[in-house]
Amino acid sequence: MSDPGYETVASGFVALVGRPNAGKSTLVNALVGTKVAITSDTPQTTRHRLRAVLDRDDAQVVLVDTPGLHKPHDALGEEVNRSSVLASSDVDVIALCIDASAPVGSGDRWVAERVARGRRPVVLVLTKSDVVDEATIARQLERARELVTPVAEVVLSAKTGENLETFVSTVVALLPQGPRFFPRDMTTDQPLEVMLAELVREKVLRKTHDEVPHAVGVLLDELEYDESRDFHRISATIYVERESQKGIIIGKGGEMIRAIGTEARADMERLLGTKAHLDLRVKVRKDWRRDGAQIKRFGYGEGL
Ligand SMILES: Nc1nc2c(ncn2[C@@H]2O[C@H](COP(=O)(O)OP(=O)(O)OP(=O)(O)O)[C@@H](O)[C@H]2O)c(=O)[nH]1
Ligand SMILES: [Mg+2]
Repeated sequence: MSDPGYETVASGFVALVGRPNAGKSTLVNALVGTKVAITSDTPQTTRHRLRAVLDRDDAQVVLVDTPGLHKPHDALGEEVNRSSVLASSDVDVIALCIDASAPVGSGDRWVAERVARGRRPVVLVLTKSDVVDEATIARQLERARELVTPVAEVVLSAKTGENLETFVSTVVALLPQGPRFFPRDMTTDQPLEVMLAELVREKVLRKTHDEVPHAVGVLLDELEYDESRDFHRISATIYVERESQKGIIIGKGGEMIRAIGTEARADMERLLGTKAHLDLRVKVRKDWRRDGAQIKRFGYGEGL
């Protein structure tokens, strides 16, 4: 009998690359069927490369979610961009994600130029097909083709599930045969601590506006499992750059931080499969986004 560990299947890495807000992380979550990446309508949500495993009997696709590529304005942006370029440099296929609902422009061109340097087969993915009509799709595809020469095109919606299956079969056909890279039941390579801290940051991104979301970093301080009562005790600190931002995160009478905590805890309980108690603190760490050492401590960019 053959050893299942060395069974040969279509196996490899597929990086999802694109402008911030293109829908990369939402697509990764939809493909693996569980929430591994945080998402929000604030551009530059994702700050580190993460892998998610899509395992089938005939294939293992390792999806590499990357931070949206953009023109950086601070050290954090530079570090995050670098990690994105690095993450897409050593993969079998690049899925270039372009938002069907946003005009194809210089931001996409900038990404496409970097993608072309990777010399990997590019699958053009037009995301969010559920929010546009056929004519818009045709126009967006035409513009996208001016930027990139793809080996295949898929128009899909992570929200409705349209063409997700087509996307998977398209990339599977482009992968080499080989052993699986990860255990079949593994969903992501992110440490639990990172996922929990990210859930807190997601709620901040979804609830605050203007300069606040970008100034926020979250670190997990404590993760403890109480076996007798089957629940997790978690504490985390939300860092901001200024006192005024701290005020916004806490909110009137603590309203905002309570709402952030309630929503983050619900997601954490789903992830952990137990009840959880979550303690949140807010601290000011001046100009942390300009300080390489601080950025690394948060694990953003290439992390520790
Ligand atoms: N209607 C619709 N909205 C979508 C779809 N996919 C993503 N979105 C929305 O688009 C926004 C951005 O999604 P993300 O997945 O966070 O985008 P991203 O490309 O990972 O962004 P960065 O991490 O900033 O690079 C969110 O508000 C999503 O809910 C889709 O298929 N349909
Ligand atoms: Mg993302």
